[in-house]
Amino acid sequence: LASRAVLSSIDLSKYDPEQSRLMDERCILVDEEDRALGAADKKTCHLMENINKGLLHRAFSAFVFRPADGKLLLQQRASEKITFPDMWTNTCCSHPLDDFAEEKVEQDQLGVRVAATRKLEHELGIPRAQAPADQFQYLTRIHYLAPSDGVWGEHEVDYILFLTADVDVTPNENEIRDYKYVSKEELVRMFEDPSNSFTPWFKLIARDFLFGWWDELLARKDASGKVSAKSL
Ligand code: DMA
Ligand code: MN
Repeated sequence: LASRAVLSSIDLSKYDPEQSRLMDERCILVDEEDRALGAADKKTCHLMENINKGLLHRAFSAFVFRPADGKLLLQQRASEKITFPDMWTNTCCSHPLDDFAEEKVEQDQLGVRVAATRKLEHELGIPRAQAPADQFQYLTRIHYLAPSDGVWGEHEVDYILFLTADVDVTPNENEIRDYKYVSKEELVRMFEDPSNSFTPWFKLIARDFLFGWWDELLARKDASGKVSAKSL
């Protein structure tokens, strides 16, 4: 009864209508070994009430690097986002959806790759041809849990994908407040500035993985001085 009372008090009408609508997307539920268990809507998956009971879903975190100088494209989430609004984060994160057969394919991480192409276009306006699914380098997947506010949070098996590509960005302002390319040094300075806030998964990935991989990427410039995540 207590948990039902909490769930029934979640009123999406006080949030942005487009972001509320996107809460109807259906995420892929997984166990801790990333075995697919079924599906649930995005709202159900992101309520701490359910996360605290162990509900876990599949996600991806994409990192796009500029070939010419190896800088990373960051985004600042829009104020309209229901989870983690206004925070700086990696290029694009989202979920492969149960709604699309292709995004459920596990072979060669096809599902999350296709979802990354779809969401880079949706959030940043990057043409699909500039970020094709087969061009992402899959690094690893991480299991993490992070509350957003008291009500919402994340609990995911998150696939980390790198892409080195020249991309044209046309931000969807319902998703993204700002974006910028940063060097490693510029990102470190952003982390040190207390006026910036960052998503918990981006801080975690930066702490444990990002800088090491980024060093390797920068160390493997080709003859023309360009970097490629494909060499990782
Ligand atoms: C969810 O990101 C995925 C991760 C890895 C945190 P998100 O909140 O940006 O996804 P969406 O915009 O699709 O809700
Ligand atoms: Mn999620």
